Amino acid sequence: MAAQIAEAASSQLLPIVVGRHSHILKVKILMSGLSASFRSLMRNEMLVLLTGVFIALTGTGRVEAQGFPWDIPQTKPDRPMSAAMERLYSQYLTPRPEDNELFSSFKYTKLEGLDYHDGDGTISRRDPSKVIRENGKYYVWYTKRHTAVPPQGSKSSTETIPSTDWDLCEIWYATSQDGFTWEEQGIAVPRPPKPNPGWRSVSTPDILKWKDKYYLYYQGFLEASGTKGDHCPVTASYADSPDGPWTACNQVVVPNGDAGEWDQYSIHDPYPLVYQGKIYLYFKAAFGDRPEYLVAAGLAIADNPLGPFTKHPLNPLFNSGHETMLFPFKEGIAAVLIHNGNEANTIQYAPDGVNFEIASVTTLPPIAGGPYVPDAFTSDGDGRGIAWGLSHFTNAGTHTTQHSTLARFDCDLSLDIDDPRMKNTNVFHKPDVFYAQRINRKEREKVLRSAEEKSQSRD
Ligand code: AAL
Repeated sequence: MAAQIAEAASSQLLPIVVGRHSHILKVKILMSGLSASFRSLMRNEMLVLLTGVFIALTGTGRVEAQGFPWDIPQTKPDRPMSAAMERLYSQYLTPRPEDNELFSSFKYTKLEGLDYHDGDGTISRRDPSKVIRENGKYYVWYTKRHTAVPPQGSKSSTETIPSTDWDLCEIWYATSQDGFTWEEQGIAVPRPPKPNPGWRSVSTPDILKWKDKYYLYYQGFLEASGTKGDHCPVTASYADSPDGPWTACNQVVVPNGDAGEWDQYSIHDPYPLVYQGKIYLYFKAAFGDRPEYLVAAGLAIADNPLGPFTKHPLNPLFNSGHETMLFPFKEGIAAVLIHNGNEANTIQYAPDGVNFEIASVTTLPPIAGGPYVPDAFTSDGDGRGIAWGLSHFTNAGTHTTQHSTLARFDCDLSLDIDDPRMKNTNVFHKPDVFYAQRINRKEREKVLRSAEEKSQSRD
């Protein structure tokens, strides 16, 4: 019965509701003349009627929630949204980081096979290059310091006493079958004789494969780091095989910027990729007066590995990060930024390799990451991403045994794997990790003093 009435109501009474004000009066007059039982029957029927109208109008019978939907819309809903929800749909590949191909957490493994002389600070390995696979094995190049004593600062540095952990260094290389156990193969690039760039130290290498030849780009120090600053240009060596022999070009390949420019003093962490058929060499520079300097990264482009390199007119392309690692991703370039700057610990993406936007925020990204990038030199516009690589820890020793060690990181920033374990936004740290960031005695006294002063000014 109720259904027929509802059906009838929805088709019949709609006009009534629309013009309801005038008709209601008429209905009320009508009902006052009828018997009590009939009036209650009519009331029930009217209720059913109105329910029917309501169902007709809304079709669900359920109260339509006006708030943001529980079921996360995968595409941008057509409704007014807060800045954060607008951003969720305009800035990120997917609303949930777990589905975001450009979000990953990171896991770390100690390497086997490399000796650090019981961590006494005389042997240090740091700033690994990208890992490449040749001749059925993995190759990596890195800064190696083997000095009689650990770094002593620029004032105490000599021909044999290093100023910093990357002073008086050479570039060595190691190979691996599985990426976990590495065998050091020997020196790739020694320090050249004075006055060639790098006579004081060669460090922070990265690898390019171009037309079946190999090129190593690295920082070429012409003075002990820290003398005036961490100042150096970039130079390069080349070889027909990843096992060398390497020939130094003994030229500055990526020069410092002009006086007054952001990269006038340091060109660090040269990082070549092949993109759109050219050599895209990203690099870092620290600028602004110390200690409040800013660290950013820029780009220099060339058609020939030994240059000329043209700095991109929009440099810097990043406003944060330190040793930034990059890799082709889809038609663009993605980057993982670590400490320094407002956008520290972000993963970023530029569909054109130039204009980077934040794609996600992460924790514990690899320091000085050297990822294994199978398509680093293919430039096919279909970048597949990365899943592992090497990185370093520069605080492996103590104050008196300062040295760095290499480590392996694993992640899921790859379009070809789907590893939910790596899509974890909630990385738990033991309390001691937080307590390790404790305030020292002086800071504590300062905190107590200012609290005291505040309470006195309040009283
Ligand atoms: C690294 C790199 C460069 C700097 C120094 C050694 O992390 O950024 O190489 O010069 O620190």
